[in-house]
Amino acid sequence: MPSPTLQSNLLRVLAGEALDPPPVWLMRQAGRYLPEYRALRAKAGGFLQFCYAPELAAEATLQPVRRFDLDAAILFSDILVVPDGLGARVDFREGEGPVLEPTGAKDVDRLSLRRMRAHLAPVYETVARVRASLPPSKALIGFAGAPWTVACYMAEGKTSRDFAAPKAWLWRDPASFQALIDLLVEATIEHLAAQIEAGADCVQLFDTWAGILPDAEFRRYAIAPIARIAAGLKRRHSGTRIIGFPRGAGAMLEEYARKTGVDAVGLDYGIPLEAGRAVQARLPVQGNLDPVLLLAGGTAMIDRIAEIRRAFSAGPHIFNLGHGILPPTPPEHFAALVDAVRGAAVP
Ligand code: 1CP
Repeated sequence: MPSPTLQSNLLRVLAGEALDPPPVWLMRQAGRYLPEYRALRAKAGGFLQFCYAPELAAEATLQPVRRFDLDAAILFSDILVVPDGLGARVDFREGEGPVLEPTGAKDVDRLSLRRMRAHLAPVYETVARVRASLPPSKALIGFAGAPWTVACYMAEGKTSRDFAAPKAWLWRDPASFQALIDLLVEATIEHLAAQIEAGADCVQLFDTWAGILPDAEFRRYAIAPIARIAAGLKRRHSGTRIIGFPRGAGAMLEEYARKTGVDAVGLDYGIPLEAGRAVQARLPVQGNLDPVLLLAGGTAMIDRIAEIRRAFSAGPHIFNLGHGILPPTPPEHFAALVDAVRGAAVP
C-alpha cells in the first residue's frame, strides 16, 4: 500500500507504484527555450549570480511548472556550483558554456567542504522558497552532478567531446584522481543532504559523461561513487529517494541499476525500450524521449510518446526526455507533449 504521506505522483512512482498516466517533468525544463526565462536571465547578470539569487532562482524553478502544470519542479541551479563552492574557480561565458581553472593532482588538498556549505547557502534558501510555494501534489527535485561528471569539468576546465584530461589523469595517477573522487563523494552527500533538509522531496544524480568510461573504470568511477553517495545520504535521511541518470551507460546500465542503490534509473534515448523494460523489472524508470523529437514536434513526437507509454505502462514510470531540452525547442511542443502524456490510456 502506498503511504498516505506520499502526496505527489512522482513520489508514489519512486516508491514503486505504476500510475497511468505517468507523472511528467523534463530534464532542463527551466532554461533558454522559455521567453520568461530569458527575461529573468537578462535581469540576473552572470549565470552563477543567477543561481545564487534565491528569489530569481526560485522563480526560474517555478516557471515551467506553472506554464505546463508539471508533476515536479527541479531546483534551478547547476552541477558546477559544487566545484565553485569547494573553491575551484568557475565561470560561465556567453555562448561558450562553463570555464573552470583546471584542477590537477596538486590542487585537490586546497578544496574545502566547509567553504562549500557556507557558499551554497543561497541554493538551500532557493529550495525552501520553492517548496513553500508549491502545492503538496507537486514534488521538488534536488540534484547534483555525479562525481565523475563533475571531475570531468574540473580536470578539463571546459566541455569536451572526449574529456582526455580526466581520463589521462585517472590512468596516469589513479591515487590522486581517487582523492578527487572521494572529496566529490563527500561534497555531493553534503550538498544533497542540505537540499533535503531545506525541503527537496527527492534527488537526481546527473552522470552526463558516464558513457565515455570503459567497463572497469565505469565500475570504479560511475558505480562505486554513486553507491557510496546513496548509502551516505540514506544514513542521514533514510526515506530519501534517489534517481540515477548514467547517460550513455549502454550495456553497463543493468549493473548500475543492481549495484548503486539508487531508487530509480533515468534512461537516455539510446536505451532500447526492451532494455528499459528489463531495468523496470527491478526499479522504477524515467525517460526516454529523444530531445530532438521534442524539438521536431508533430506526429513523429506524438507517436513515439505513445510507444514509450505503452512500453512502460505495466510498471513504475516517470515520463521524461532521454537528455535535456534543447534551447531552440518551441514551448508549444512541450505543451503538446504534456497533453499526449496525459491523454487517454494507451491500448
Ligand atoms: O546562460 C544560461 O542560461 C545557461 C544555461 C544553463 C542552464 C539553464 C546552464 C549552463 N545550466 C542550467 C541549469 C541546469 N543545469 C539545471 C537546472 C534545472 C533544470 O533542469 O531545469 C540542471 C539540472 C543542470 C545540470 C547540468 N549542468 C548538467 C547535467 C545535465 C545535462 O544536461 O547533461 C551539466 C552537464 C551541466 C553543465 C552545464 N551548465 C550549463 C551548460 C550549458 C552546461 C553544459 C556544458 C556542456 O555542454 O558540457
